[in-house]
Amino acid sequence: MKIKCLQSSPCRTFFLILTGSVLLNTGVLAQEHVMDSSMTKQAHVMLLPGDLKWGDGPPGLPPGAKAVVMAGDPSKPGLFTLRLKFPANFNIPAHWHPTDEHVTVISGTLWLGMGEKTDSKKVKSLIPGSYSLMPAKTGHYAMTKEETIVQIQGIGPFGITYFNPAEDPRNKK
Ligand SMILES: [Cu+2]
Repeated sequence: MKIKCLQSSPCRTFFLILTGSVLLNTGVLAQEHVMDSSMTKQAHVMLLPGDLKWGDGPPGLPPGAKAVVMAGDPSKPGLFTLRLKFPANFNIPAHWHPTDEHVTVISGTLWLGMGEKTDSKKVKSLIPGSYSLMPAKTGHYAMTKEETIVQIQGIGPFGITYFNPAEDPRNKK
């Protein structure tokens, strides 16, 4: 491309705008690339069921749950994978999360209902291999009848807010 018009101001202006926009676009692309790689850059993980070191569940869940973080950190920005083990007859009252919650049932059966009020008659049984996506800020609740393990995946920072604050285990101390 020949540019012979550097002294001609309309043409020069066009050239400068063109150059500027190319630089700007390159800058934006570079920035996006950096953000992408920092969000996906995680250490390799390979865990067999026997490798999992279960600890107590987070304080936002009723007592009795066990938890293990498989990858990432639910309290920090970025993708995380978590497993939760609920005992039989466990009940998580109606709540919502700030980001999408992806739930995969690993073992047992998760009885899951949608809405802002817990209703044990409206739950569906999710057997092992089942998956459900709870969009951010969407009300839902869950219960078990037997020991059940679920895998939770989402983008942190993750949290849980109960529709009825009296049902929040953190308020029962
Ligand atoms: Cu939830």
